Amino acid sequence: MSMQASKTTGIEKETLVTMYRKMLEIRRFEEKVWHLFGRNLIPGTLHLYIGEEAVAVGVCANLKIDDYITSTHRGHGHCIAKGADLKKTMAEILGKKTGYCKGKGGSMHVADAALGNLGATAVVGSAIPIAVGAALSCQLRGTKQVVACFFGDGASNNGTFHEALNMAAIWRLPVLFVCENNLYAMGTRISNVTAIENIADRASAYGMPGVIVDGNDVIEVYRAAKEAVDRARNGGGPTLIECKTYRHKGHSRFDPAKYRPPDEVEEWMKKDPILRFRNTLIEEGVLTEKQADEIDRQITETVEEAAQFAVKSPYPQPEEALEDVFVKLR
Ligand SMILES: Cc1ncc(C[n+]2csc(CCOP(=O)(O)OP(=O)(O)O)c2C)c(N)n1
Ligand SMILES: [Mg+2]
Repeated sequence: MSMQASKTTGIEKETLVTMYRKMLEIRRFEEKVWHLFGRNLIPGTLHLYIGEEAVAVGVCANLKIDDYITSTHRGHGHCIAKGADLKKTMAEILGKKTGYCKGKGGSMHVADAALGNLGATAVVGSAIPIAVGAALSCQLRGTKQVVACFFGDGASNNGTFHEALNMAAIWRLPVLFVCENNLYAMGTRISNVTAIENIADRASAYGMPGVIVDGNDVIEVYRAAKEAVDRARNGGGPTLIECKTYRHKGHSRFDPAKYRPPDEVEEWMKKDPILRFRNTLIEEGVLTEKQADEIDRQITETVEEAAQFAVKSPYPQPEEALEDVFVKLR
């Protein structure tokens, strides 16, 4: 046993293994999506979540099926972490009729009301007030549901962030503001546009707890989110959780990310959240190497099936464009 022997204490084995599966699902899914893009099967562009999997998975592991999430242009991971079907997600990204939004949303607009995924939007910062509105609805209906709102460091400089946090705090709304601080907004380094070191420091200005976590450590994210979810469900109001993380790829499929210093990239690659979690699980006897490999093999196969399903599915017809514009939430 190593120094890390107590890292997983108190977390059920089933939860740990599910989190490992989900992180790998996101990774293998996105590697596949990257490949399919290269075959010209995906319209538009892609913003990959590779490297940030621990954030969505650690947060969503604390959510129930009827809790809500809002997502971003980098949203495939949020969606899968909330329990999305890989076939329907893949089909949506390929613009196919069998996708979550019948192929009319695409990579940046996957939504699934049945799983509480209120949807991704590519307008930076625009989902933050939507999450607050959803949390107000939970409070008014007295349902004990909570909302997790994912957004980036760049979004935290939008007016929407500040207005939304203020409103959530005064009304003590059940919402987790999850900032994925990956150090960049497109090619802009955070230090060029943000005068403070930690986004979480802004929480006190609105009157809510702010916590900083290692966003590449799923267990840390899980524990911080658990505390925030418990507080929100019990009427204690919102929390800002800043997850320090890094995207392995460029901003989008077209960005080679030459603006990042090579040693910085190398440093973060060593902190790969999946490798770290795998090592912890093996060191602490939760999984054997063989079991971890077997999980990976199964997931690779499932992702391949999802890709085949999506590729073979038909496109929607032009006359269907105005159908399903509004969805009824429960
Ligand atoms: C309101 C708005 N402004 C600008 C853009 C262009 N844009 C798309 S993603 C992005 C950067 C977002 O950075 P961040 O919030 O840190 O998220 P990340 O991409 O790092 O996950 C920008 C500026 C946009 N989509 N919407
Ligand atoms: Mg960013």
